[in-house]
Amino acid sequence: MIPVPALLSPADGSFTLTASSGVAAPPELAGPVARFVEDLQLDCGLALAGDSGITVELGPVDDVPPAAGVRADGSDVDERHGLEVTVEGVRIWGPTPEAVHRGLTSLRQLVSAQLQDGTAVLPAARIVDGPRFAWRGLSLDVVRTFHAPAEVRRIIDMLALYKLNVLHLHLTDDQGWRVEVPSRPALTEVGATGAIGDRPGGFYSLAELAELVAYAADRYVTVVPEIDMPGHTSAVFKAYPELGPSEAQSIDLGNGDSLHLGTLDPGRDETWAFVEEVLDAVIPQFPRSAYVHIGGDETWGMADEDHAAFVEKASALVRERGKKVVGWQEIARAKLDSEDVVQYWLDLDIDKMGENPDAPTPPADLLPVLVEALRKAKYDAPKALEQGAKLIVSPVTWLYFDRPHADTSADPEQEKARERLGLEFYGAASIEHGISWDPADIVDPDQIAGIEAAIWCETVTSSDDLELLLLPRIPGLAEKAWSRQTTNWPEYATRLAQQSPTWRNRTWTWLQSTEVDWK
Ligand code: TNX
Repeated sequence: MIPVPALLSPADGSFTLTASSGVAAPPELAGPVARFVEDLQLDCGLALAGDSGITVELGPVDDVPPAAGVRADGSDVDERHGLEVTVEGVRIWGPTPEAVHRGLTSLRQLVSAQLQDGTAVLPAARIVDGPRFAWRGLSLDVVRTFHAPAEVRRIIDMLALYKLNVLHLHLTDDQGWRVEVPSRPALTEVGATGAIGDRPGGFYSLAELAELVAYAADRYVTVVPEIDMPGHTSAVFKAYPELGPSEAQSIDLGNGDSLHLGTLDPGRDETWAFVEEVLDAVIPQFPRSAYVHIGGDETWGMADEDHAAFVEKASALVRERGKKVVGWQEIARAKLDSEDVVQYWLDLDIDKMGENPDAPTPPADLLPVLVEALRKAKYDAPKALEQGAKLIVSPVTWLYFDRPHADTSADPEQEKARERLGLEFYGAASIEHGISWDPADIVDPDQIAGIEAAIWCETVTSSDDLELLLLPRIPGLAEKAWSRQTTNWPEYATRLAQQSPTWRNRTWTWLQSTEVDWK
């Protein structure tokens, strides 16, 4: 199983599950059970047609500690659960439907790993499990390359299989605006048309977003929207030039991409009319999310006072609408509320570059604007913590899935794709690297809101590219976000290898690393 469970005690005997097995459940657990039956069939082909063998019920679990951090849905839903296999059958219990859903997710993995010729012999065991952190997510860039709803649903399925519970949608950036705002039609008619280079644009209609949010909620995944501001707003200026600087500037990065300067101006009334309209259109589409992500990152060339003024006012507008604020670490330079959540990403110490073999090594000719950004970034996390805010841990070194893969692929075609995927600047990272760290070494766990990886899509041109960077990294993310145990590579590699039949059945693309003995 991935993530590895908190407590697992093997027992004697086994129980055999076949298509004539089924799930006995009280009515309040019908939802998670229907989801389990459908997902199990997609994972491994086993279509349960009976009504017994697996029993699910509501009941307390307290032999493992509760999760630390905050939940993106703002609730205190308990995900701890038990799963027992005896010679009589399988029993799963937990205090909430979500807890039972997590237990059924474990069972999906156990059955898929054991299934042979329509029969799964499950060894008797007792598992008691629960997450280390309440917010476990992935930030998905749908701007640099637009990912259609069907592709996003595949990602939601991947997250759910590994008990991840947040999809953070990076909906806006310089290269495109990806969310319909009915009162501002040019945002989608003009702002959504591009992506990086000559890639096609696109956007989600309000109805499509509502469907995605419901699809995710059905899998106990909360979709958190990000509207990135006051920087990364070139698409806004393309649609509404009156909101932008008189002359938008950008620096060519020489790789088909550029660094965009120019930010929304907190001193102009039009800016705030715009921000309010966007929040009023977007917030109702995300009823499950207690948070709105306001971005706040990389405001190249903006004065610190203006950035702080912007963040404070935008945050107030979010709170007025009943939501809490999450932003990239730069928002810690403004006055925060202790309920705000700050996403820590820039863990590159400009003065110690090259000293840490795990960390990316940027080139010596780094643009001055980047050097300045790195110098300031050192103080962001301490400033957030001083203000009582918690951190979402997303360090580049461990959780930027747009780092190139260091593992080579056994498949020559895939090997070609691997060589062009990921930002060279960051240096390559292996799958083993991805599980060789502990969040507690980065921040005191009491100050952690959650764990989130980020996939930025500058080098991603298709859904195959996207999945190749995500898999097999997503299970590693889950292991760090859910489990308290230290993971050791050879043992983890065995569990990882068992995932591949499910990925094949799901038609998910994954890096067929030569370091893993795939099934
Ligand atoms: C930094 S991380 C960015 C993104 C880029 C990413 C590439 C962050 C808040 N901003 O705009 O896509 O690096 O890894």
